[in-house]
Amino acid sequence: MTLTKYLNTITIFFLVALLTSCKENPKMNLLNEVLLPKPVSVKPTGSSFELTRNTKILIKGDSKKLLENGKYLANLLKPATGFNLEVQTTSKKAISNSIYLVITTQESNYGDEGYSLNITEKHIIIKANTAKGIFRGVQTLRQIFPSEIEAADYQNRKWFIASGEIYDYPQFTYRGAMLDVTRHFFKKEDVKKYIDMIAMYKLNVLHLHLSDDQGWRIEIKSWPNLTTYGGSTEVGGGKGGFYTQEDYKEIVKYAQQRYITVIPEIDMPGHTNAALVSYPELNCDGKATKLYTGMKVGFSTLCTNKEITYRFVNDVIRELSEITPGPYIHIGGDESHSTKIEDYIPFINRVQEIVIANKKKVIGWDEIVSAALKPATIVQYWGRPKNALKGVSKNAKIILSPSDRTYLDMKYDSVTKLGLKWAGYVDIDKAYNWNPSTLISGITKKDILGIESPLWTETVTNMKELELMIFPRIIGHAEIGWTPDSLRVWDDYKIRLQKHAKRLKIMKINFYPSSLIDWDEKKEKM
Ligand code: TNX
Repeated sequence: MTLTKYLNTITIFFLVALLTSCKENPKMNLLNEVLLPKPVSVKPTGSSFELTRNTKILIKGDSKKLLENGKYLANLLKPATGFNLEVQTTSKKAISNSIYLVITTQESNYGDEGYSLNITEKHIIIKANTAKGIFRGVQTLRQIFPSEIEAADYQNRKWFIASGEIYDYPQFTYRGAMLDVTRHFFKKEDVKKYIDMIAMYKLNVLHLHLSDDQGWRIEIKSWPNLTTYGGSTEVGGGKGGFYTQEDYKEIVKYAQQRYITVIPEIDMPGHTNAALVSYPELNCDGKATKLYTGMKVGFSTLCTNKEITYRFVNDVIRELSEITPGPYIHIGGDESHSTKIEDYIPFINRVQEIVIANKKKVIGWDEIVSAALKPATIVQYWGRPKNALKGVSKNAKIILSPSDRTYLDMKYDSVTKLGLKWAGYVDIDKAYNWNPSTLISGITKKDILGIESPLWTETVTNMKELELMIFPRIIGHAEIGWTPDSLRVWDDYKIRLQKHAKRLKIMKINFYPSSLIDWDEKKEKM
């Protein structure tokens, strides 16, 4: 090689190197990304950030929780990108090519779940007052990535995401999902999957319906027959099942790592056949009932004027409180059609005292308003406005679970195979198009703790069926709980949901293809 040729080669090499290093990131518009629930404020800046194998996840300070968030994010991004992103703590500012997670004490209006997310060509910064807020911000960041980020296997592609600024916080502090594990039992791994699914949409409560006529699902060491016998079946006669206390602790911990509070429910005094079958002494006539595998409600009751009933309730609440770090125990109280009202009222009064003595607060279905509510007792509204109003008049806060809007076991439409229809069909629009603060006249935002979507499982037997009933309705409920009413518009939501379907498909999450939405992506592009 002559010297000139050699010099030319070197010049070309440097020119190429220079050009590649100056290559601009593609222009992208953050407003085109589908975010569910919709954030309070999104400001696009028209450029993009590229995630590479050298991107670092930086944790400001030595918060153990924040470090866990960083690792959670690294794990989330790993399968599809193939990147083993380094997670490091730092005392410095964000550096180039980093995702920087920082707890700030300056932003009082973030609350404890709000966050800001700033994406520039150089770095991504998530700020919040708490690790919980950072976790919610991570869920938003996740949705800004292309849908393929959710793939379980390696995707050979680049990972640019739109730049801009998001500022966000929830409108309600309680955003829940209820899972009935009594009518059909769902094993611990399924519950964890459920937790992961609801965490994606920033829900923060998992209410577990743990006892009913068909099954008792939580080990109570002082009353072992509850699970060994009372937990041995389910609707349709399957073998049922139960969580040991260790299983339950594992579920609670898994939820905690996703900033979700588990609220256990022991339904009383009705819905108790599984207990009555396990211990004859809980029946007024001292005779055990039979295991029940049907779908009727309202036929069972604890014997409210026997002392042993309260010893039983106290043991159950005590053991459950010991393994429940969250502040609430749900005592049910619904559909006690076989309990006389003059027995029901003192029972609910006394059970509230037991819960409080065990250092927890009470939640009950709206029928409990006929009792004398304790100051911190919360009423979960499911159908009778009169009950909600009475609850408020007794100074209780309300959780809204209107059955004709939020019951995930209701059929979507006349062709839905699974589900019930006593509260009417609940298609995606019906589930989405309502405002908590105007749902019941006389009840305003200050009375409302939040909303919750219950999935009763009389007709739901496995995860695919469960997903079909909850998706996509639960996404709409998550948005109602999070996003200010003024920012929610059905026509806009409908389009976001339709685009989001691709992500659900990549995650292999089953959903109901309601005819209200044109699910065919190709048509949309035309
Ligand atoms: C009513 S609403 C119930 C449940 C049933 C459900 C079926 C309420 C608090 N209780 O026991 O599973 O309907 O849709």
